[in-house]
Amino acid sequence: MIASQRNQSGVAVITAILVVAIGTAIAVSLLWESTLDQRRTESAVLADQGLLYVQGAEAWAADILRQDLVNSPDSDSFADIWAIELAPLPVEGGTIAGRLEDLQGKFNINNLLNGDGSENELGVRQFERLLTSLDIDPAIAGRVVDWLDPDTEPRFPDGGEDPTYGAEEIPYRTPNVLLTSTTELMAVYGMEQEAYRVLAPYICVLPQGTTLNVNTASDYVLASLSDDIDLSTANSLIFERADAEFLDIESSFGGLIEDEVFPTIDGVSMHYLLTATVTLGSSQTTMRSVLQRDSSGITRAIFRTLGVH
Ligand SMILES: [Ca+2]
Ligand SMILES: [Ca+2]
Repeated sequence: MIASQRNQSGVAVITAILVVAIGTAIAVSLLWESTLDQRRTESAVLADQGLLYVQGAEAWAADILRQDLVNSPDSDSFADIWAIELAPLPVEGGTIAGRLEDLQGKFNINNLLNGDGSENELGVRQFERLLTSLDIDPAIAGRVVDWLDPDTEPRFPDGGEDPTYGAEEIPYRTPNVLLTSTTELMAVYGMEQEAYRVLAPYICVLPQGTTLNVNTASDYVLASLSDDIDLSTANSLIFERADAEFLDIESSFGGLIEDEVFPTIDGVSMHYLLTATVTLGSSQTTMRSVLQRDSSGITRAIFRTLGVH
């Protein structure tokens, strides 16, 4: 009788311990879940807020570009208001920073083709020169032509259509359309990651037929215009424009570039890259927008990438 009572109280104690343990586990789990929920909500709110701020930065950039067209309609250079980099501005709960960069001071990869999809020989020669001066295999230019052009006939001598990529460990095909991002070049046969890193600052992807803005082009890009412009000549040209614009492009480049190159260069730009970064608490939102400004000063975004950390 006494033994059985002892057994029963032993079971009661174990049951009580078990109930407390389960109760504690549930409580801890509930607390954990609710903390997670709170963090999730907080992150979502901050990301939404960040998105609104970067959209605001786009409107701000459009305003600057419109004002710049009033200030200096005939030239776009580093002396313009769009070229001024602003220190991060405080906003409620964080900071916002933005900068504009002239994309037409870089080589437009989509200019390797003419509007009808045929090869633009002038563009290919310029890209080959750019690659060579950066110590990258110039044969890549021909492979990029095949990568973009609508046909599936390998270009001669340098080219690469589907069979070139079908032999890879993970086979893939050529897209045969214009690029929307320079990063796509990393998939082109022979383009090493390190070579891409070296090339990236000098190239852009814009609609076909854009002119090169010589007021913002770097030495390597200016040197790509002609065999007669080496890096030291290019740097003399940059010294001549002196952080502003060439006073007379025709005379500065006369004798240096072939006649057929003149229609492909200019002193103005319609395309800018806005990089806007918003930091709110532990959340960071970065937006890159390719902005196109028309002749009336109206700006629209033609391409956007968004990153949230
Ligand atoms: Ca301007
Ligand atoms: Ca092709």
